[in-house]
Amino acid sequence: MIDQYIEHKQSELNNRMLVELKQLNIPSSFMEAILYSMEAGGKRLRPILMMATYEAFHHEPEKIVHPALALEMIHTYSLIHDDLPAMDDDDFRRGRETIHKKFDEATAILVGDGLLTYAFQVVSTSSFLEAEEKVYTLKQFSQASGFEGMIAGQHLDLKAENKHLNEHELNEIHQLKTGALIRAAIKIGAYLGGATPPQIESLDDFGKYLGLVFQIQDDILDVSGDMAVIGKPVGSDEAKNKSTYPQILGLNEAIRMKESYMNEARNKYEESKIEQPILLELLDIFGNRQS
Ligand code: GRG
Repeated sequence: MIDQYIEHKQSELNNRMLVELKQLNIPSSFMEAILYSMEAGGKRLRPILMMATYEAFHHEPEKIVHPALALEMIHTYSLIHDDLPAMDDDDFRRGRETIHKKFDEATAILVGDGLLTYAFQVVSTSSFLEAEEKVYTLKQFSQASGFEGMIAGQHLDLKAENKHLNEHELNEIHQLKTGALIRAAIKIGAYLGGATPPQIESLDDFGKYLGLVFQIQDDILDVSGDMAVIGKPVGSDEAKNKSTYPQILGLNEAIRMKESYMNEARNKYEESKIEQPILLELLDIFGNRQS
């Protein structure tokens, strides 16, 4: 059931993404690089989360499409820039060469910048959103991805290389770096669906725990990767001397903590009084995913 839901949403998002990108009047060589970044098979978890939250309130399906596409553009930009030599310096992403390897660094920077900017264009010009819905969506996106959100998280993350962080410091980095955008996905979905302010608050807390669960599982997957090969896998955070949850807590305690955050998220879901079990299934996927 959830697998079908995800596959259906992925294919809808991928089709709509192509429509949106192919409208751009740009040289075909540049378009090739943009499509390379977007067609690389990301899981589309964030827009799916946004759509699932929105659907809990049963509104017309079109309204959520542009915010969902914009969210995936912002997420993809962040991965492209994160992979650059000046940042994490990764050669592979989503099972293929990173865009700066396949093309060149300048192209990767420009595709990233362009996707971020286009995300704001797609929302602000959407014919399905009212003016105040656009303002809310753009505000959430800019706060979550900007200096007080993802960029702050990335800055702290880069500064923390070769340092031993405590659990509180690690939580802070991940709440900003990956959590902020996940929370924005949920808040926008809830607001556009017509949630009440207390419901938005409970769902925002659900998103806070979901973000931590996502990151702890990411770190746990790094450990499984380490066990699968001799030496550290290229690209894992531990291999780059970054603190991870299993490293500072031990693997068993990291798993226990993930489960405790999953329980907190379930409580917040109950508190919101919405009926959308797909959100709980997505929580399980975030917490138990293997890739
Ligand atoms: C460069 C401003 C700037 C920010 C980068 C999000 C981020 C900040 C960096 C990503 C680094 C990273 C690999 C973090 C681990 C968690 C994460 C975001 C994984 C990738 O998300 P998935 O698994 O990826 O949803 P797909 O490819 O499925 O979209």
